[in-house]
Amino acid sequence: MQEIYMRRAIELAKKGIGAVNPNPLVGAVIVKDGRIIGEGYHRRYGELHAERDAFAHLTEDAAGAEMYVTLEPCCHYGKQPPCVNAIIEHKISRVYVGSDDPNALVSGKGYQILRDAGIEVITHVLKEECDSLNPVFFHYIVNKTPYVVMKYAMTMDGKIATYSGKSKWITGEEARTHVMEQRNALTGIMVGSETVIKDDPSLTCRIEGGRNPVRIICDSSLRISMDSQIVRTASEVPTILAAIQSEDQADKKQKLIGAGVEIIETESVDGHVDLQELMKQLGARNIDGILLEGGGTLNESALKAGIVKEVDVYIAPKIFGGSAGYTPVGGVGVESPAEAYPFELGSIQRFGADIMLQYFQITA
Ligand code: AOF
Ligand code: ZN
Repeated sequence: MQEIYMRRAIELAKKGIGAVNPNPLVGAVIVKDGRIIGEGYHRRYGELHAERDAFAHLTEDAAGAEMYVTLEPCCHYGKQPPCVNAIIEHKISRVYVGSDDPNALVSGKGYQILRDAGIEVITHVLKEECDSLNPVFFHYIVNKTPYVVMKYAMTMDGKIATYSGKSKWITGEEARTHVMEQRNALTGIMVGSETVIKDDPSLTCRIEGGRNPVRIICDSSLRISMDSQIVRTASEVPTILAAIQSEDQADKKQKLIGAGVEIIETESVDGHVDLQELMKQLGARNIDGILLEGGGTLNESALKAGIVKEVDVYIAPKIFGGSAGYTPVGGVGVESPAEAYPFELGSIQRFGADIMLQYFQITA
């Protein structure tokens, strides 16, 4: 039964996707005598936490009831008062928790306060499933830099475009819809100037009820055109251009700013934007997660800078061939297999005829 109620709490938590960042996805269920008497989830950033949302939806008195919550209840005053107080006031007898909260303001203290109040606390119920709700939050709350997901779609022979540069389409509709869902889930989306110049993408989220991610274009020397879709829509969709510090092109800078583009400048690293510095600046703007959609040059720089935490590889059941075809990661590459960027396999998912392999960065 424990797992059934926690699964329900996980399902509820997911309803907050795209709305809670940079806070976590959290769900809660209150159970009395084998009946659910309250359900809640964190609906929107700054609003009620899942636990208090569940209390707000009680169908009867919660005294003596049990609570299932996907994340350790908080014990600090932030945008919301501590959830542990509400749990104590409602005389909950036992709390089942999925994930520990790495937030230094909460970590372990939430459990302690509940136990000190005589409430039984059972931790790590469906921990893995609960943890997989919040890789972005867990990274961001500790590091204050965005969790970067590198995503690409390739053929069976590892090509992201044909020799002529054409890439529409590699994967089918279901896989492409999933990418749209990721654009909704992650706060930012990042590409290099090459991609904007070649494909002229809009990088918006085109699913019902979705919201557009903040668009981040790495464009060291301000090469993108004022006529590109990105610049033309910059007054409607938040757009950041990351460039190398320079006194040049003051005119173009002014024009871009006039069009609604925000410019962040960093020092140069091998002629490119300093991605580690950029991540710090984006983190300071509450950007907790980024979908990195390439292309190959930026992907290589991101790997080199060590900012890629997850790689989502879509593989379509087709072959382009050609030794001049485009591959997901550019540059020269490593000289020996021992120098490879190491990852570990997370999940394997199927979308229609395509598959997606999710990998996580191995941190020393
Ligand atoms: C949430 N929603 O359901 C839970 C959270 O600034 P505040 O008051 O919204 O607090 C945010 C912190 O509260 C967050 O970093 C996390 O540690 C904790 N739990 N946050 O936004 C929730 N349970
Ligand atoms: Zn709380």
